[in-house]
Amino acid sequence: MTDLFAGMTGFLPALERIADGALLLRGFFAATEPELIADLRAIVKQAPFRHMVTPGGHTMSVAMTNCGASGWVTDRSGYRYDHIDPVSGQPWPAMPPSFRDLARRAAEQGGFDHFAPRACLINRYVPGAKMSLHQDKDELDLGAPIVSVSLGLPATFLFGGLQRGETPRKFRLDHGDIAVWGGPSRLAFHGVAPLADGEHPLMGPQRINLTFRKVA
Ligand code: MD6
Ligand code: FE
Repeated sequence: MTDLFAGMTGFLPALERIADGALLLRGFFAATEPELIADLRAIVKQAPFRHMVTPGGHTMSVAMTNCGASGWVTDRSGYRYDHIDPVSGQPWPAMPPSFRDLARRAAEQGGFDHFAPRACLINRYVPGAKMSLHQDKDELDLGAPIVSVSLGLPATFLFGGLQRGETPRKFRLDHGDIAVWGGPSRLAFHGVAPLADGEHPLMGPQRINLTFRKVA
């Protein structure tokens, strides 16, 4: 009996509410990890990571690609969603069921039922790469949450308030952790501190982040 429960606790995801409408799920994708990583590799083969340029002319330290009907892109003309990968001229790779289902299950944990993401932005952080504080506000439908899945090296997630001036709180995100924010937290400022050096046993010297959005 004791052994049974000891085994089971490994499958119970820890849920931490960090703000109204925002939560962290720890070790959430355990059982689906092999499929998720295989699907990720196939997407990156078809649509390789690239460093995009912001409208201000700054090359981002995070390398990006997308899957799904719509992909987030930035260049000198601005930020937008586009169904075509500007590098290949082809539509982005389809969003695999392993990705879609994981995002839906994570959103459900936050009380956001029937989350059907159309876009999955895939970010690669190498040591030193960071994401400055920002709001995700290029989506037309702000009723749907953002679901953010972490793989690889641990990162420090910065989660602030609705005003840029508010000092963000820091949360460690490990391989398998998921952050969900929506409702009153949908436009919260957030970012990622510069990634520390390291080597992840499965993912190597990098962190990969999947961000799911409904977009429109
Ligand atoms: C993260 N990422 O990497 C959080 N937002 O943990 C983001 O907040 C984010 O990766 C907009 C575009 C790309 C991102
Ligand atoms: Fe963001």
